[in-house]
Amino acid sequence: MTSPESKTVARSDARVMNRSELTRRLVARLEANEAVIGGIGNTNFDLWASGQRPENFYMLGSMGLAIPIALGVAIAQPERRVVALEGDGSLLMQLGALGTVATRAPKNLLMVVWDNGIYQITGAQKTLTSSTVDLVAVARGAGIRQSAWAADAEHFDALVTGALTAQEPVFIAVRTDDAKPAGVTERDPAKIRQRFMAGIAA
Ligand SMILES: Cc1ncc(C[n+]2csc(CCOP(=O)(O)OP(=O)(O)O)c2C)c(N)n1
Repeated sequence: MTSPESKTVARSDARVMNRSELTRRLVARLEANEAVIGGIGNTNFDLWASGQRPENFYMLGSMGLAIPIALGVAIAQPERRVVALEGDGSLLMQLGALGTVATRAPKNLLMVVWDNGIYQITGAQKTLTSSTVDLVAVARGAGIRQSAWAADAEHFDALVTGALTAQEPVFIAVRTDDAKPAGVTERDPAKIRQRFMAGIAA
């Protein structure tokens, strides 16, 4: 346990950070046409606000689909790195996806969960991560060995760097605040799908 990305941090010790800022940090590190799937709501609003890329897909309307969609892309295009961004409430609705990812074990999939402990966009009702549920422990339990809390922004960068060359799926959890997203995604599902499919030549 000597490399920065392998340091172990408990959820309670992870710094509470800002989703918009970290989304920008993540997108800034992409350099090889990686596909990025943004989950419903604030997650894809911040992805949109981080700059339009043809390889970005913005999920509208349904919770918990960022990881399943990203898994599908990762399996279909094993040469491409794929990133799923999801909110804690949305991931909690689709926990089985973690076991499916672990079982399929794509070498090219990074999952990032923004854990603010609330369903922010629908009125800040508490999610289970605000009480007992630790999503890194859940991911590890599902079989994803490379699962970690980001201690701070620098540690997040190190985890992302490791994930972009990893040979197994990686799960990064980030505690986030309840600041508003930096923008709002244009609500045009057909256009979003079309642009993404062209962007990844599907
Ligand atoms: C199946 C389903 N149930 C409920 C909703 C309503 N809904 C939309 S976004 C959302 C909260 C999302 O929470 P989270 O993923 O934690 O993201 P945050 O809003 O905190 O950024 C809810 C309850 C929905 N769209 N789909």
